[in-house]
Formats: sequence, structure tokens, C-alpha cells
Amino acid sequence: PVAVKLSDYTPYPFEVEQVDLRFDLDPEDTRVRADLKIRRTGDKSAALELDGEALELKSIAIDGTALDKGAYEVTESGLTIASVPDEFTLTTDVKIAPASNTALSGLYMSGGRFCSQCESVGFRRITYYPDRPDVMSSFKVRMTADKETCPVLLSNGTPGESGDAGDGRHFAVWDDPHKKPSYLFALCAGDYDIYRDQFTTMSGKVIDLAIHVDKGDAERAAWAMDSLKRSMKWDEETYGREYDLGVFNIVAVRDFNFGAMENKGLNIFNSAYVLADEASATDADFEAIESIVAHEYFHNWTGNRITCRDWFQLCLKEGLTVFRDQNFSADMRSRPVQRIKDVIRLRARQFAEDAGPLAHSVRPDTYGAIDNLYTATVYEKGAEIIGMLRRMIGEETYRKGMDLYFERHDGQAVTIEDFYACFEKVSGQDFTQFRRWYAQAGTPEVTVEENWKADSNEIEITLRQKTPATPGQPVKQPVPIPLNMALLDEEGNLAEWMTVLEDEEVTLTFDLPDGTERPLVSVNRDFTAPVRLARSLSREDRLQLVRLETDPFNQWDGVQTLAKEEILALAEGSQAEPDADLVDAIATAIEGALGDPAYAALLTRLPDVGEMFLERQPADPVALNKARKKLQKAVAGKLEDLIISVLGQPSPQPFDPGAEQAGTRALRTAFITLLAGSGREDADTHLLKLYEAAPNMTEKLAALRGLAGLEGEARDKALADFEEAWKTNPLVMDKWFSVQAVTADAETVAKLAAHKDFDLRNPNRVRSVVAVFAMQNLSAFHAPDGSGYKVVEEIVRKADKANPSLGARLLTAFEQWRVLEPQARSEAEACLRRLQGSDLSKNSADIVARALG
Ligand code: B3K
Ligand code: ZN
Repeated sequence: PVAVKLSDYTPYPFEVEQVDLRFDLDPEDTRVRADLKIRRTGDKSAALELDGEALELKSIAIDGTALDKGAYEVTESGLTIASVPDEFTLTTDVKIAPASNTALSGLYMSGGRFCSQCESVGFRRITYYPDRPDVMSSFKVRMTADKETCPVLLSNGTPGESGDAGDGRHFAVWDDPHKKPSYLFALCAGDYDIYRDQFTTMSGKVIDLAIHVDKGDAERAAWAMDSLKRSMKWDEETYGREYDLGVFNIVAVRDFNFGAMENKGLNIFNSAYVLADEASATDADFEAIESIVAHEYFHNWTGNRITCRDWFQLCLKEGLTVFRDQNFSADMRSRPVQRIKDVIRLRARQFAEDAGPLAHSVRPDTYGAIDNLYTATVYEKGAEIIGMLRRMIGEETYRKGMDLYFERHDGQAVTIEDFYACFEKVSGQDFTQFRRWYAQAGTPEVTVEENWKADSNEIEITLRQKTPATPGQPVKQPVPIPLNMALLDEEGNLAEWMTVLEDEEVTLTFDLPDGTERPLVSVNRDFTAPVRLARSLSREDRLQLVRLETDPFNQWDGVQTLAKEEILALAEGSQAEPDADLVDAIATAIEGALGDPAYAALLTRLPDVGEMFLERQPADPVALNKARKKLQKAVAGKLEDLIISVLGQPSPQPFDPGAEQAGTRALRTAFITLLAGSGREDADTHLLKLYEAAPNMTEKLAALRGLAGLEGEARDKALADFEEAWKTNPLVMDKWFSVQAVTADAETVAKLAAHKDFDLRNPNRVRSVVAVFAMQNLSAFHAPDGSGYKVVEEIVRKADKANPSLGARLLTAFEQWRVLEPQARSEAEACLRRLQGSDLSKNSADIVARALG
């Protein structure tokens, strides 16, 4: 495939002043008529080039006159008209077939309803158009559809005229007053139940809010609506941003390639991130809904009003908007707990990506397939960079910079440079070196060395940075790394400060008062910078650090580090059993945190097998998994009485999805997990009782997950019961598939894929089996006999045929293959080579080629 390069960017030589779209909707034969009012802005001789894919052109005219066959050329990827006037209206008529669109890009059907997905390049599957984000235009949409099957007709902006169209059909007009790029276009048509509410903005405008869901599901949209209103309020209070249309619509669809989409005034959501109630959704679901609803809403300003000049700038909207939604969640819940969760996700997904063959910079300068650019690096590392920026200039200056950004660039399609120019202006600082964070891939490693001089009460701290080579980037420059630090002793903090490590190395010296004991150094508090720390501390020092630490993130991370080293030692056989002091320390930390159950729950979490891949190579997932379980069993044993007593208490009633109760339940489910790993003989019967008694999905699923990892009657009984209870609810059935996939071997995965409810066309269902198995069950996916790879390969091949975006996403599970022990490694390579030699989509071929490097 030909790579697209940032350095090739040129502005589009025409402006599209107005887009008038007419849809005659039909599942098999939809007609789209587009009237584009076009004006030349560039080169006098430039041809008019439009993107178009999977379209059947029925007619084409300029200013009402049909074009001769020789006047234009149609290819698989678009349409070119060699000679056009300086100002004209182009009219095209195309036929598309939403019912056979299995890629879920463009206009497609889900559950018998029409829905669209245009980012990044789906609009070209709807009509011929300059499908690039820097072409912004005013859109007017008129759609006609069957009255009975499609009583509701939605598009972007504000509703206009509507009425009868004869023949059992009706029509509706939507007008979007805000100019937008084509990727923000949306259309939905069908029969929905609607959950309605209103929001009054800070200037007193009343906005009609509506969430459209499957029949019978309206009440399950209440939490999403509540989250939406809180997001609207938060963006007013925190960023001074008000909503800018009279209506805001959300539509939930079951078949969707990712989480949700921020189309102007008409957000389309994967139903998994809209529907929730006590009985069918977990607290994690409620939390995800809250953050995704917020994320899409926040895009209205960071993404829609100000958009990206080109797709290389994707992090301009995504990194910034993730940063915004993370802070929203922190404000809704607990800031330290949110920070820990964000870092868990970053380490699991982004650090792994950054360390493997798919590593790329936050703003890449080349790509093969645009869909593959929606990565943890662009999103999560992109968010971390904004977080560092804010810490370095302070909250007030950050807000001034954002205000200036909105003021300068409203209505424009801009670049990362434009964004930083605003912060340079308000802070008077130069961010040239800081912007290396966008250009350089790889996670910097910071080495910390301490030298305590007891005679002079001096401590020297030397910090060094090094970023490992990544594909195409053998040599790295230093990046500015803001590190919150502290000196700790028995009394608490001796000193607290932020160092920005600008160069390769810096040494800090502190003179402490006479008689001071050697202080402990706390580094990267609150995870101020997305780096890996290398410190050669003794276990005693690490235990001491956990005890003295005053920063909640670092206390948690101290426990993680201890646990990581322990798991590695157990896996490598340098130790047969977990160290008693260490197990004590973990248990003590948990007991000490019971007043903040959400935090205590995080302390019970042991690092995942995948995180360990980064620590020591080659990685042996089977041994790591065994070692992790050993440690888990030891911790469970130590806390046995506490676990039994906490689980003996009733779950909070009546149910409330808010942070406080969710925290209590988080600890309960963490203890359910420990109980399942305790090795107690009665664990399964105890879990079955908990399963049966659980008054909410959070605890029911935790018990089921615990049982799924065991063997025997209790397990089979619970799984059968759950299936029977929920077989008609697809979102809950996704969970039923997941709890099995997460502990399954290849054979079980094959069985799940053969289940009558496994549906290759439904991304949620495919992911609930394949992504869960390949990304969360690493000891089985990377089984040394290659069985895990084979079963995934077989399913992915089929999925990829229908839906390239889904196929490619699943294949990223192979990204770590090079660090594995030799047997798994050679099986993985063989699998990738088989895939490379076969007929894959362009998206999947791009992943496989890069993985093989
Ligand atoms: N902007 C969309 C992602 C679209 C992915 C296209 N392959 C959702 C989001 O980040 O808000
Ligand atoms: Zn986004």
C-alpha cells in the first residue's frame, strides 16, 4: 500500500460553500443526490478531484447540464473532472446499498435501522466529495423514507420542514448552521424509543436532549442522559464552553466499530456505552458510559468547532479530548483513583504499543491505513502530553491558552503547531523542544540514582533519560520530562518540588539539617510524566517507600512495583514461594486503605501478565500467569478473614451508580476475585452463593468471572443460569462470552465461536470473544503450541472479509510477538507469515506488515 505523508500536504484548491444532500432511503437501493456549490480558491488549472468508494454513479451535471462521458473519469477511489469553471454547482446522483455494507463505514443498517459512520473516510462511501477534514462546508439534508419502518429521521444541526411524501413515505429536512468537515456528517433513520430531557445553558438557552434506543430500552438510557447533562455543565464551568445548537441527539446502535462518534449535534454510540441499569450493567459500564458520553460531547468544541487540518493531526482533537474527559471523570469521582485507572490503561495498551513493532509517534508523519491510526498512542499518550503541558504552565495559564485557542481558531481546521502557538503566546515560553513528544515514538526511560552522604546530610539525586529506538527512529533526542518529586521520612514530606528533566542528565543536591536520617526519594508523583522509571532499590527500601509514601498514586505504584518484581522472581524460579514480608506489606496497605474502598480495591490488583512483558525478555506468559496466581493466592490467604467478613455484609441498597457506592462495590468485587484465587476448597460453592445472591450485575459478574476460572459443577451451573437469564439481551450476553474467553483455552474459544449467538458481523460480540482472549488471556493466546494463534487467525480471517476495521484491530494482539519465549515466538511468526501471504484487507495487511517489520 502507498503511504500517505504529512510532508505532502497541500490545501484543497476549491472551497465547497454549500452541500445539499437528498437521501431516498432504502436498504438495498438508497439514492443520494448531492448538490455541491463549489468555488475555485487555488490553482487555475487544477482539476476537480473527489473521493468516492463503492458508489454507483447514476448521473452527473455541472450547473444543470449533464457531463459528457469524456469529461470525467471514475475510478475505484474517486471521480475526476479535468476542467471545471471557477464557480459552479456540481450535481451527482449515486446508488448505495446500506444493507450490504458490512464494513460499518459509510451508510449501513443496524438492527433494521439506517445509521452512518464517516470518520475518517466513510463519507466517500455515501457520495462523491473532497473527503478530507480541511474542507469545511454548510450541510443541508433532506431525507425520504418509509413511514412505518423509519418514523424517526435524524441528521446534523436543527430540524426543519417535514411531512408526507406519498406512497407510504415521509420526509424531513435538517440544516446545520455550523460549517463542518464531511467526517462529522451523520444520518440515522428508524424506529426508536426516545429518552428525553432538557438542559439550560449558562446563557439561558434551553436545549432539547434526546437519546434514541431500541424499543423497550428507554429507561436504560437514564444514566447516559445524566452523564450528558453533567458534561454540558462541566464544560461550561471548566472551559467556558457552551453548547451551540437547539437540539442534541444521541442514537445507540448495536453494530458499531468502536465506542462512539461525535457527529455534530447527532452523536452515534455503540449501545454498550449508552444502556445501563442495576440489573444488566456493571459499575465499570456506568463509568465507561459517563466518560464516553463526556468525551463525545467535549468534541463539540475540541474537534468539531475546531477540527484537524489533516489526519496526521488526529491527536489535536483526540489527545486533548481524552485529557478533558479524564479530568471530568476525576471531578465526578476521585482524582487519585481516576489517575491510577488512566495509568493502568496507558501502561497496558500504550506502553506495549510503544515498545513493539507498531510503535509510532503521537503525530506520525506517515501512515498506510488511516483506520489504524486510532491508537492508544494518539489517544492516551496524546492526553498525557496535554497533562504535562498543563502541569508545566499551571492551570490558569493553561486555561488562558485554551481560551485563546478557541478564540483564534473557531471554525478552522488546524495543526498541533497552531495549538502550541496559543500556549507560547500566553505563557511566553517556547515549546519547540516540548513538541518532540509528538514527533518521537517510544516511552522514555528515566533512571534515578541516589547518593546519600551521611557526614554532610546531603542527598544527590541523578536523573537520566533515554528513549529506546523504535521502527524508523533509531536515534532519539531528550524530551522535557516534568517530574513531581519529594523527599520522605517518618514525619512525612521533607521537601516537594517539580523538576523538568530537559537534558539527558541532571543532578540535584539537597542539604538537609544535621541529624537527618537518609530520606527516601519519591519520583514521578501522580505520574506527572508518561515514562518508565528504572531504580535499583532494595526490597527493604521499596517496602519502606510504600509505608512512607504520601502520594496516593505512588503508594499504589510502589505496591505494583513490588508485586511485579515478586511475580518475575516466582516466574523465573529464583524464588519458590512469595516473600512473607512482601505479602504482609500488600495486605497492610489494603487494610490501611479500607476507608477509601475504591482505592483499596486498586491496591488488590496485581500487575497483568502483559505488563510484565515490558520488564524482562523473553517473556514466558505461561510461567508469568502461574506466578501471578501464586502471589494472588498468598495475598488472598493473608486477607482471608477480612474477605469473608466484607463479603458477608450486604451490598449497599438501594442501588446508586455514583462514585461512593461504586467504590464499596469495587472492593467487594476485588475481594470476590481474591476469593476465587484463594485456592480454598469451598471457593466455588461460596462464589455460587454470592452469584445467586448478588443484587446487581457488578457483583454477579464478578462472581461469575471467579467461577469461570474454576472447574466443576458450580461453574457450569452459574454459566447456564446466566445464559438462560440473559439470552435475549445482547449486551449482557457479550459479558457471558467474555467471562469465558478470559480464561479459555483455544478449544473453548473455538466452541464459543461456534455458539449459535456468536455473530461475526457484530463487532461487540466478536471482540467479546476474540479480543478478550487475545488481549486479556495472554497465557492461552501465546500458548507455546500455537493453538491460541490458530484459533484467532481463523476467526479474524472471516471477520476481516466483512469488516476490515475490526479485523485489523484484532490483529494488533500480535504486536508483542517478538518478546516471547522461543516456541510461542516462532508460532506467532509463522501465523503472521501465513496471514501475510493471504488475502487480507488493506487495514489488516498494514498491521501484519508492520508487525513483521
Ligand atoms: N472520533 C471517533 C473515532 C473514530 C474512529 C474512526 N476509525 C470517536 C472518538 O474518539 O470520539
Ligand atoms: Zn474522540
